[in-house]
Amino acid sequence: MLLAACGGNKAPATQSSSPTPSGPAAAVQSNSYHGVGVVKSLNPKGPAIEIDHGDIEGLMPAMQMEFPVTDANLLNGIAVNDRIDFTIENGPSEMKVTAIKKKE
Ligand SMILES: [Cu+2]
Repeated sequence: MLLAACGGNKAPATQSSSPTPSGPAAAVQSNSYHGVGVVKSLNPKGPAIEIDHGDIEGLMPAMQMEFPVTDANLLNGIAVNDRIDFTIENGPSEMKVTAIKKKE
């Protein structure tokens, strides 16, 4: 569907420096990643957001793509061309943006 560019859910080979909080529960759960990018379009009906994002270590290289978001409310206060920090949860079947923070 939307995420053909991202190569599905293969586990990354190297994860050495990903800033995962320590804890025993991380093994089979979804992984979360931090990204930085510029908003290209907003789709509150998806809900989804298109981001021109930088390299996301352990997940994907820099690219422009659309991500589903968990809640349309995450898009409130965000506009096209905003620079954002965002969090991606890479679950068993798809990845979703779970948090968005506008950079000042
Ligand atoms: Cu991507």
